[in-house]
Amino acid sequence: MTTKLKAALAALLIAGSGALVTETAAAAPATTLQELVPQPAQLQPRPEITFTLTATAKIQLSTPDARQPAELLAGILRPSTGYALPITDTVQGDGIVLTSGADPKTGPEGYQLDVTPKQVVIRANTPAGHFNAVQTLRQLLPAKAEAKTKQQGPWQVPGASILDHPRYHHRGAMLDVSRHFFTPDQVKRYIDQIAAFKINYFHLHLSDDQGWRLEIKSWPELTKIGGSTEVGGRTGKLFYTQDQYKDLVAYAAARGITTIPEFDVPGHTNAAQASYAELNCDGKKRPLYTGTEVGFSSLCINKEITYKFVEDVIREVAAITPGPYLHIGGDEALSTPDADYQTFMNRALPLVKKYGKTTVGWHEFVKTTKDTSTIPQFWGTTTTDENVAAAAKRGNKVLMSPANRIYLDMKYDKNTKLGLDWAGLVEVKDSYSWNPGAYLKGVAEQNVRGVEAPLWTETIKTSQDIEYMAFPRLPVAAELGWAQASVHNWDRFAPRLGAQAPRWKVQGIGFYASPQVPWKK
Ligand code: IFG
Repeated sequence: MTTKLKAALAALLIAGSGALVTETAAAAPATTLQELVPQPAQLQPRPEITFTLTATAKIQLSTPDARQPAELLAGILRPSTGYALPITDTVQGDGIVLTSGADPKTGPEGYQLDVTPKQVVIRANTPAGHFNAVQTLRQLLPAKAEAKTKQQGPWQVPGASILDHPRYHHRGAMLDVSRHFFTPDQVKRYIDQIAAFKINYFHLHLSDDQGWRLEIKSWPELTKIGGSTEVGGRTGKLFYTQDQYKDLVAYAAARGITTIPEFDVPGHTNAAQASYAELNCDGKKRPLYTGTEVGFSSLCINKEITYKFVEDVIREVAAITPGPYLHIGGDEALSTPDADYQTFMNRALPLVKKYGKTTVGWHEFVKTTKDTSTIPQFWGTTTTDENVAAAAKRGNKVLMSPANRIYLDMKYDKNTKLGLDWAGLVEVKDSYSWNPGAYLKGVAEQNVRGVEAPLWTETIKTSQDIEYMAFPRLPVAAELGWAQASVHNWDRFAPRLGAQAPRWKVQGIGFYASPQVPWKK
C-alpha cells in the first residue's frame, strides 16, 4: 500500500470517527542497507540503532593490518565531512574501530561490521578484510560522503550487523592502455573507481600492435619508438617510465588491489617489431601501426634473440611487480603456426617461473602446458572450450571473462556510439545473467578462480569514455565475483544497482543509464 494511500486512509478514519487515529507506521524507509553492491553474505538490519559520525569521531585501530585501509577511509571522509577524523592506535570513544578477531567464517578477505550507537566496529583478520569493510562502510554513509568538498551532515549509518566474505578470490578489471594510452592520473581515477566495488586485481594490458607502454631499460626503443603513437595516430611520449609504473602499482596496493601486468606475446607484437628490426624474421622493422586490425603480427619463433627479448622483458617487469602474477597474453596468434606457438610457449612459460611469477594468459595458451599453476583467462563467446575444460580437469583455475557477457568495450545496444560489437550487444542485464561457476562446460565452481571485466580501448580515449562503458557493468562484474550464488536474482539486484546512481553522480561518473535499471534520483 503506498504511503499516500495510507495517509488518505488515515485521514478518512479521522474524519469518519473523529477519534484520533495513530499514524500507521510508515514502512521502514529504504536505507543504504538495501543499496550495497556487492551484496554482503550476511546482513542483519538493526533498525533500532543509528550511528552518527560526529566532528569528534576518531578512526581507531587495534591492528597494523588496518593502517592503510584506515588512511583510505580517512582520505574519503575528511574532505566531504570536514571532520579531522584522526587515526589513533587506541580504541576508545566515538567513531570507527578497525580491529582484529573476526569470526573465522570471514576467511582471508572477509570482515564483520557492527553498527552501534557510538561506534562502527569493523573486525577483520587481514588487510584485505579491512579494505573490503571500508568499501562497505563508504556505501552505508550518504552518497554525499563521496564529495571532494565539505557537505552538510548528518553523517548517519543505519544499524546493522554484517558478516561478509567473497564468493571468488579474483575479482578483476583490465584496462588496455596500448590501443589508446591513458596518463597515470587517468589510470589512478579508474583504480579509485574499481576499488569501491571490492575489485582486488587490476590487469594492465601494456603492449599490443599499436603501442608498447612500459619502459624496458635493456630495450629502450620499445618505448622510444613503440611508445610514440596509438590508434588514430596521436604521437607523444605515450608510455610509463618504470617509476611511474611502480607508482601505479603502489597506488593500487594502497587500495587493496594487486596489479597484473600483461605483455602480449607471441601475437599482438607489432609495436615491438616496429622498434627492433632484429625481432622480425626478415630483419626489417615493421611500420608503426595505428589501425585496429588484429592477428597480423607474430614474434619470430625460430630466432634466439626473440627469447632474449622475452626474458629481458619478464625479468625487468617481474622486478618491479610485487604481485605474484605476470600475464603473457597468448591470444589471437593467427600469424604463428600452431607448432611454432607450442615451441614459443615451451620457452616462454618457464621464464615466468624463473623470475618467480605465476603465468596468467588468454585461454589459448593453456593447451601448450600441463602446468596447473597457470591461469587461463577465458574470453570466448561459447560455453564450451575443450582445452579449458581439460585444463580445469587437470587442476588449473579458470578466470572468467566471456566476451559476450563481460567485455566492457561491447556496445550496450545498437545506438551505443563507443565500443565494438563483434561479441554482440551487451546490455547490463546480459552482463548479469550468467553464472561464472556453471558457464563453461566442464568448468565447475571449484575450477573457477574468479571474474574479470576487460576494457579494450580501440574506441575508448578519455576517462569519460571509460566510465560510460564501465558503469554500470563493472559493478555487475564485482557483484558476480563477490556475492553468493544464492542471491543471484536480477529483479533484486537491479534496484541495488540503481541506488548507486546518486553516489556516481557525486563522483562525477557519467554512467550509461540503462533503461533496464530503476535509477535512484
Ligand atoms: N580481442 C582481442 C583484443 C581486443 C578485443 C576487443 C582479446 C583477448 C578483441 N583479444 O580479447 O586485443 O582487440 O574487443
